[in-house]
Amino acid sequence: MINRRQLLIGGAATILGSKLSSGAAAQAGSVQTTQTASRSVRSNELGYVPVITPNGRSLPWRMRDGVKEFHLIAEEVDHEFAPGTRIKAWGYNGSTPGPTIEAVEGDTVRIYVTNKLREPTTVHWHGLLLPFGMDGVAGLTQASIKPGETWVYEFPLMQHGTHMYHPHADEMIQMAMGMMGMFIIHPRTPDANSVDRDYALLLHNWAIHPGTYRPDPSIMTEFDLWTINSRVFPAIDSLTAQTGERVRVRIGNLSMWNHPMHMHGVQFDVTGSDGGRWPQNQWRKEVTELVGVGQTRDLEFTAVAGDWPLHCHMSHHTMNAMGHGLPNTIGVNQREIARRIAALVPGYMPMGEHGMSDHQQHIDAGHMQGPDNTLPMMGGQGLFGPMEMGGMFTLIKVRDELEEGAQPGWYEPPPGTQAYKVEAVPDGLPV
Ligand SMILES: [Cu+2]
Repeated sequence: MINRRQLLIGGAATILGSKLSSGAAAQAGSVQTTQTASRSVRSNELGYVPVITPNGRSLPWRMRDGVKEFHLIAEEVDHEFAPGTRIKAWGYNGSTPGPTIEAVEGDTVRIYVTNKLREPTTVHWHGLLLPFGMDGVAGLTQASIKPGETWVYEFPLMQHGTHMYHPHADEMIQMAMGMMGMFIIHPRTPDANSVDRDYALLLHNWAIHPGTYRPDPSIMTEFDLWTINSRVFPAIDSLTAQTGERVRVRIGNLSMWNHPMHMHGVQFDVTGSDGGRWPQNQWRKEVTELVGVGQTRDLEFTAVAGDWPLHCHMSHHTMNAMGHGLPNTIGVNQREIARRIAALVPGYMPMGEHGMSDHQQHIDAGHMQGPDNTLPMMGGQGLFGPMEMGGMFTLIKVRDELEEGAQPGWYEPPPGTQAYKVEAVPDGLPV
């Protein structure tokens, strides 16, 4: 929270910021590196480390009369979850999720919202402290924004933290179609424990039935695709960092499931949420943090070299295009039935007797093709073979020397630090 005096000081600093740079260039923020005691901190000329939204971007803004002006356009978008799977989604400014809105505690924001959908909408600023009439709830705080109309939301930012935005009009449909985004508010006084890299991930789920192109909003639990920033593994950008850097991953969840987000390689600190950055004595060391529906969580850690998975631990959420309610074939000898079916359907191949890896191998080998516009359940070819993952899974690629702006290749374990095969189990090993 900030007081009135800090607000006034903040206003002055904001005006100064607008002189340094204007328009869209201001938000992109040229990255400067200044040395602190232990590491380099990449804050921009406005005094904060800009958030990186993998597979996305931050919304440009301009400064006008001391107010940060943004423009969100609600519209239908052509969206790709991964090469080979495109849908008609709804989003903002050409994407789902919509662009990340980034501002600073003490700013006043003026957000124009144009509705290019064919039905009314609103925008609810999820978790923000604001006047009642700016809360964006159709019928309750305002009349809804009709197709073709532009409305303005304007309010001072009285807090900092990881927040979200989404419609509060025909909400079930519009969110199922992909309408949502992150709203990051940086603290006015840069925290002594600021981070070197700051990532924003928004979790969602989709019902895209095999061979179809429109999300099915009637599905409550049996979703086909589980996404990070509306992308599925292996088509989600990796998060990158240099060894020893302090990294924050902000995770928001506007899906219809809770997601226990698990990180390999480190114990992270849970340092904040919708409620801002918590006092340090409230931080928790975890390796899995449940990000509930409608919640946000900030995870911070010191980067260790490797290609470390970050994923939901609900194993069905790291799969693509799941079929549900199928007979269980594990342990079932299907040879005789396969022989009979193959007589009718040439090329028929039974699967699943020993697990699902054979399914993956048939797809990789080109023996099998799924329905149109439908991804294989799992994918991702690593240095040592198939990863057999999909959905809500990505990698944190940490290198001792990181080439900025590039996605690093595969991490090779240094000699003597990798699991290895032996010819025989040593004698006398108890089991
Ligand atoms: Cu999950």
